[in-house]
Amino acid sequence: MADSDTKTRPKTLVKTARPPLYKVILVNDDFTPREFVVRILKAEFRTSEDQAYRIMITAHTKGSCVVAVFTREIAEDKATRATEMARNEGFPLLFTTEPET
Ligand code: TYC
Repeated sequence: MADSDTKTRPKTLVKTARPPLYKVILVNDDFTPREFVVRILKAEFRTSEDQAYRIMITAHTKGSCVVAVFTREIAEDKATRATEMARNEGFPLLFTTEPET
């Protein structure tokens, strides 16, 4: 093999752009029953009973809790749907979104 013949190639660094992620945040209030919060978390965010309970109790004691992260549209859709489910039942439960830093 000649000196100029080589098996290495110039490396092309391919950077795959990832969409920014948004947190869905559960906000505590004094009126929504704990069991209802757990039910909403399971229904909209597909968490287990155990995970839902832990997220609920964290929001209850700390004021808020990150439920999950998604791309912006999915985060906003889920926060809106979950908040609407609570409104339909007459509860002030609130889900918000914010960009992950
Ligand atoms: N604080 C509510 C209660 O004591 C329960 C609750 C927990 C409500 C978390 C909202 O995001 C929340 N009934």
